[in-house]
Amino acid sequence: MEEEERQKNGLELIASENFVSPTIRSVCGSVLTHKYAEGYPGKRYYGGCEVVDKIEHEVQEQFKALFQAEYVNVQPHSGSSANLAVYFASLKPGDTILGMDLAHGGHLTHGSSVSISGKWFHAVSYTVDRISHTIDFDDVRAKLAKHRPKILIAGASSYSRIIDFAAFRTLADEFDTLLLVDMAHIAGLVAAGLHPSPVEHAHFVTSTTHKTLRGPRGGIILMGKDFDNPFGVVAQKSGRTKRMSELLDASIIPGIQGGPLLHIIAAKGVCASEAATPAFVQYQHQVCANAQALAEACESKGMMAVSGGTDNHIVLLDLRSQKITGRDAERILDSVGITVNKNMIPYDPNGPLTTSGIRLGTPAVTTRGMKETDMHTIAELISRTLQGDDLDSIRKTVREFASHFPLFLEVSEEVYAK
Ligand code: DSN
Repeated sequence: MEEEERQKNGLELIASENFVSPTIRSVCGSVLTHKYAEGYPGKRYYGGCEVVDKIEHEVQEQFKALFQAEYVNVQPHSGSSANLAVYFASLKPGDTILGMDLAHGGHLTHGSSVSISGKWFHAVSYTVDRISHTIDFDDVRAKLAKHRPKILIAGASSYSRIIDFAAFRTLADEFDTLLLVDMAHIAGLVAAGLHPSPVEHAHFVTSTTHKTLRGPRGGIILMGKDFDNPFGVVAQKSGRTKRMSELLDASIIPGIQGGPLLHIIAAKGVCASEAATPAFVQYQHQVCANAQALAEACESKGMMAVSGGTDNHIVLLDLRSQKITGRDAERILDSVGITVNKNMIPYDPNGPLTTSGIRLGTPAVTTRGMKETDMHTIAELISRTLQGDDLDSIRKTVREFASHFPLFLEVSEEVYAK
């Protein structure tokens, strides 16, 4: 298949992509795709749901155990649907939401003007510090004081540092607002204990399952602690008297979705079981070690990492010193088989279609079995490409280099422990 060849022959550095296990792929393509099951286990609108009821219930329990959550909804088709469901359950049109500025690392669904989150709600945003490029909690506090949002959103799509969820919760409490954490990018690190978990701090946690978590393409919603009390803080702040779990379930179906994707839900269960293994923890350690090695190697070649490095799987490169825009860098790297995405850097002088940076990520190449020394090779190939070296020769080198690494290395503790 043409796309499979592209994936095998190239170097996948898009930070939100990964390669799933053969088991997950086969469950995604299983007979479960044939079944309609609108509703939830034990409460469906269709007959013949006795098997899928068992599956969905089991997957719910797996995610609760993985993230120490008390509530989970495994039906969101994507992270965007998961976020929308939280808004639908807890906000009214016109309410104010406060999220991280998209240009500073946030996400479209956290209040961007082109997203329903920015069109239906009064969205305001906080920024990163001009010098450190880390979250500016003074700005978060100032925006909370000024705008008094109904929901504060933490979580990012191009932020390479640890996020202090406890500090977000302290501010949320001080300004009497709900806290939503979108951990889509870092969910795998959280599952492996390499990033502090938001579940004990946030009223709502959303995630995708296909990024660092290395599952099928999809979303989940979680709640921890005792946030599900109909007379508790979450219900009061959102002006509701039902249990929040009921509101969230109803927000997904019939609120914004119809039939659940049972083949994907079952594959999410495989993902949760893989993520609970020691091999997965080793994998995440390697993801972070590779990102640090990649950042250092890029910096040694003059390509500076925003915030000076990384704590997670992301390296955001500021290419201004290379005299090339993010857009042009993405194109030329694509031409040699290195896949990245152009990305705004904080306070970017260029707009979102041009950008001054590119975002790199190590989840996919680490799944292929690459280690720190391979990150040095990749940085060298990126640097040569951006310097305008012989592109045909680089393309051949990329292909030859990639051929040493199968798309999905069967996970075993030995592989990542080496
Ligand atoms: N598109 C995803 C990313 O690349 O980060 C976020 O939804």
